[in-house]
Amino acid sequence: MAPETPGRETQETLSNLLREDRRFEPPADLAAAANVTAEAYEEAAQDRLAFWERAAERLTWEQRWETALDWKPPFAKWFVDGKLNVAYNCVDRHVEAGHGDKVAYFWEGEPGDSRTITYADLQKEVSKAANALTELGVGKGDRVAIYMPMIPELPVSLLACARIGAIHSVVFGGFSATALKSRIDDADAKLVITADGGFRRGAPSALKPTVDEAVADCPSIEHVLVVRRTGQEVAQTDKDVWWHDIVERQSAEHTPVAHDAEDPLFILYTSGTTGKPKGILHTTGGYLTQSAWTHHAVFDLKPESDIYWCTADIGWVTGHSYIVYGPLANGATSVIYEGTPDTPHRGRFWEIIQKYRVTILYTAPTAIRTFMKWGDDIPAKFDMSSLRVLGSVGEPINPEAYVWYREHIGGDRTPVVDTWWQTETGAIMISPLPGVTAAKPGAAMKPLPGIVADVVDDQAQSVPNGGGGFLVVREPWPSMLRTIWGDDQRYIDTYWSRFEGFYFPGDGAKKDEDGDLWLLGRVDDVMLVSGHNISTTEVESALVSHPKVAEAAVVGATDPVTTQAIVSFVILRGAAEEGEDIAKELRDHVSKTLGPIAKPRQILIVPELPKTRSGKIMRRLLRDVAENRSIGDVTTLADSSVMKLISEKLPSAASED
Ligand code: 6R9
Repeated sequence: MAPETPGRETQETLSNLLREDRRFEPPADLAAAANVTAEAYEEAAQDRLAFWERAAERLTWEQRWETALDWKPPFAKWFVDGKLNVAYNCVDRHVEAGHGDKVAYFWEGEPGDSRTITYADLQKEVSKAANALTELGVGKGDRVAIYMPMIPELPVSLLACARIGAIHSVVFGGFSATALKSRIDDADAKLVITADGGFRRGAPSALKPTVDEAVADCPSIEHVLVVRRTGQEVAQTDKDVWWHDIVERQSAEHTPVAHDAEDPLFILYTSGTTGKPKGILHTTGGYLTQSAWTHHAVFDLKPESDIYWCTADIGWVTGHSYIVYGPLANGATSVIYEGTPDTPHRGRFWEIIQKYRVTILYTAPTAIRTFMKWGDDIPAKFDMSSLRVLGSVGEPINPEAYVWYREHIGGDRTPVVDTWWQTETGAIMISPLPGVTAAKPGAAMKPLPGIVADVVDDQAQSVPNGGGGFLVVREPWPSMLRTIWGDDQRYIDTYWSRFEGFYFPGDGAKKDEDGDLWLLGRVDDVMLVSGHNISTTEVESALVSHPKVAEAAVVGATDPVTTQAIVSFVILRGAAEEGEDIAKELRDHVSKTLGPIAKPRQILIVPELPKTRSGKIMRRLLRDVAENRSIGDVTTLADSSVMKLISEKLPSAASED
């Protein structure tokens, strides 16, 4: 059951407790040559639709649109009557422009094998795969489920679907057979593309048995297309077709046909807090426009010289927009890595950066905090002088983690862009621009040009600078979700009913004295302490600013006196010892940093935190621990043994006062 949202019961907006005075100006050389300058904000403010039309003109259209936007709230159509092929834009047009020999992907397998794929190679592979899909009876509008490791055939599969107008639904390779089956059923998919397995943590990790289990009971599935990656033995079913049998013998030529700007491109399921996963539907023209433009603007991507690496899995929206569609539409050279950051050693990421001379790195706060925990000496061993822009996505980045990332990974030279967006938004919405913004550590700063976002109170009134409340988006944007697959009503109820006429993403935020935006986590996580709505993010950031703390998760637990009391779960840094007085020291530190109101009632030192497979902290489970309840649904946990480790810590709970 979803917890009550304390913030909704009172008129009070979110407390603004954290002060941060550090600023990082853009490097002069980056600013001088930046893809996007401050003028973009003015241009977009003057005429937002004309601004997005110029962004759309960066793509190649077979037929230009008639109208930029048709808005019948909350249903949008962008670039109405325009026609284009996404795969042509991501691949063929670069080859036609003479860049066939340019590398699209440097792929690094976990065991140390590697492949280099040029745009000409990609054109051949995608064409063959598109021909194979056609032979398997997949056509325009059909749904294809994709359940694969991070191997080159994964982006090839996405692009092959896009090329023929089939709708892909990527299911992250860590999900169970039940999760895969429910997503196949909801989308009524015809084909699954998978592999025998992939390499993770130094060993082959099977995928095919999960698919077999899921598909045994999925009447809609006609074929299972299987890539051989690990060479593991796989059971054969009569639906199976090997990739190397069917794809390899196809013609390497395939003529892309243009699709309507509003034809569906993909469905991506997001689990939400309760109930059935939501199939977020994205369409063609608007999605590609915004994923490509934001990749160009936010990372200052220079296709001729940059080597770009996004460490996300393609199973998440970050991988869709910033490994596949955005970078390829821009003709970028990217790195793809199959495995985990600690295989075979904890410096693997930095070794990859050194090997490929990576210039732009895009990763998540959960990874950054893990690297902090492992120790500064590890990245220090590698030459990362090639890096020039760093990005963060997925959760609020605590100021301390931001500064550590900038110093220890970016050599104190590189801007860090904290990018806020969601599966639903399709592409980045709120972020600094690396050549423009004097960024504050931990702040996503401003809506990008062309995006109209705000922070409002319970009555949908814009909060003044210095205030906190609910993040909303006031105007439609090109890469917005169009609906929830098969459920328009749920789309309306979930995103457009909380505040009349505004999109509500479910996140809290504050505007600081300068009007810059700070994301404060999901509003479901907000705590109500003695009449104050306090965000978990601010208390976590205060804890992480203590030199002994690597990671922290904070929840509100029912309290007879204060309504809710703050309970903190803390992971110490590599060198720090778990001593007698640490709990007191940390409680005092929070009190000093944020004020006595935010002082945690309890601090628990734990070895791990419960996280989703995309690295977001699952506070719901910690609330169960803090309130001595039996622990709820753990099926979306990355590692289900973590909750046992945490519960074992309970008797030693350090509670004072
Ligand atoms: C891209 C992605 C979306 C939710 C979002 C918010 C959180 C993402 C953030 C951030 C603070 C950032 N989130 N980026 N919070 N600062 N820079 O992560 O999509 O998996 O759908 O999650 O993640 O709570 O609402 P998705």
